[in-house]
Amino acid sequence: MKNSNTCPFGEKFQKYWDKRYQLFSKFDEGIQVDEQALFSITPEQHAIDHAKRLKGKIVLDALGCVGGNAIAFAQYCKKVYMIELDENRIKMAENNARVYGVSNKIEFIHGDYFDEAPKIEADVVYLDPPWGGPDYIGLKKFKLDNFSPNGHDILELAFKHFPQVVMRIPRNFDPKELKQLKHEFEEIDDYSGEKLVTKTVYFK
Ligand code: MGP
Repeated sequence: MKNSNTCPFGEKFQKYWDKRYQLFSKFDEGIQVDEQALFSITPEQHAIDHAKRLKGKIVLDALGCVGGNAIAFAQYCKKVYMIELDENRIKMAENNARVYGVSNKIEFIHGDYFDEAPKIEADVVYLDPPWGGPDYIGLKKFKLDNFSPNGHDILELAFKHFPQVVMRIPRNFDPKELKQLKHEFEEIDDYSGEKLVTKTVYFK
């Protein structure tokens, strides 16, 4: 992408553009993102931290976007499947995996999570669904219903088909909802310096 300090997607997204090297340290080596990817990508260090926790496993990155998590999983895990609905984003993910030299570890699947995930055999499914954009933080308590697709539906399928389920959630997520799911879980806080950025939930 053009190497400019001005965000190509407009002023609203400038704060995310300013952090682009935290998203992809190789950003200037040919990384491609669109506007939605820019504000949703897992910062690279967090993606690596979670990939290390899943070291050696077969991982499905079920809502893969432009590949940030899949690229990190590819560096530590046995094999990675990545599903993405949007055709442009999956092409960007394939390109981004080439930039990181990990294309051979990732099988890219263009399609819908609800159709494609049940066909895949993996040790763990990683879920990082869209939150409705940067205005998510205006919600007092983010709920499973606020994910798109609905978080209840995403999790129902995940619990049915995969031995382990991991989900990235916003920092304003309602903690009561997780307890109501009746699955034990461990919650990891994803910090950048002193700042809590997101949380990641490991269901048991
Ligand atoms: P943020 O709160 O929008 O930004 O997103 P930030 O930099 O914490 O804002 P600040 O003004 O408080 O400093 C925090 C992180 O959440 C981002 O880095 C993304 O990784 C993730 N994220 C944000 N949004 C809006 C989404 C989303 O819609 N979907 C997903 N999956 N992740 C998101």
